[in-house]
Amino acid sequence: MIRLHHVPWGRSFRVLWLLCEMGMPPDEIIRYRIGDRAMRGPGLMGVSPAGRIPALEIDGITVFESGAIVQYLCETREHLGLGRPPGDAERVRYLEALGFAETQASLIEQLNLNHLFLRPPARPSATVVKLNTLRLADTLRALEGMVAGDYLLPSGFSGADAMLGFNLFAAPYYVRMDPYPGLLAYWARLQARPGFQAAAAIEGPQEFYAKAFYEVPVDG
Ligand SMILES: N[C@@H](CCC(=O)N[C@@H](CS)C(=O)NCC(=O)O)C(=O)O
Repeated sequence: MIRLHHVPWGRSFRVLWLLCEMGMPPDEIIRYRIGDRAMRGPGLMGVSPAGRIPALEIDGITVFESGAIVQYLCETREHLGLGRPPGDAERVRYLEALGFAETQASLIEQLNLNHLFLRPPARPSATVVKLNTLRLADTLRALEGMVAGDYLLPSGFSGADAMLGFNLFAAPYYVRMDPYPGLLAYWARLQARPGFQAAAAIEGPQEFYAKAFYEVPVDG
């Protein structure tokens, strides 16, 4: 029995996607919306103490934090070759990518907060949005340098691609991607994978972003 606590196209997509790559899509998906009271209810708080998604129920245990879940799945299903265990030549690059995913996602989260979730009279700060947008662009430049061949690791697709590559779903809403052709090609390769397509079919169209691009606001 695999149960995923999920927000559509949120960080839990990483887990949904990886499970599909592994040929074991969740038996049950509990969907939430950011800001819903249900995210502070006993169902989610019982498996994720800060009421954050993703949380996964699997193998008779619960686990939260997308990086921990990706690690757990790759380590417990080592035969699928999606992790890079201790001693593997790519181990350090793999671990870096898992961690860097959240460096980058935390910037996206700040931009989501400012652009999507503030309600009047609260207004986004142009200074904070500009700074976070520039910092997100820095991480995209870094990520372009990390892609080694088709994927993040020369030997092929891994859990690190599900973890870090997923950020490319959100980043183009805030940063123009033309300077990063390598990332556009990498994102296209990721989306073409049968595992990604299976997850996207479960997910349906994204309803998170209402606009194609969010400009830095002008302070009034
Ligand atoms: N580092 C955590 C971050 C989890 C997280 O913040 N998820 C967001 C959605 S993408 C969330 O649950 N937000 C709900 C809230 O902030 O109340 C992870 O990677 O799992």
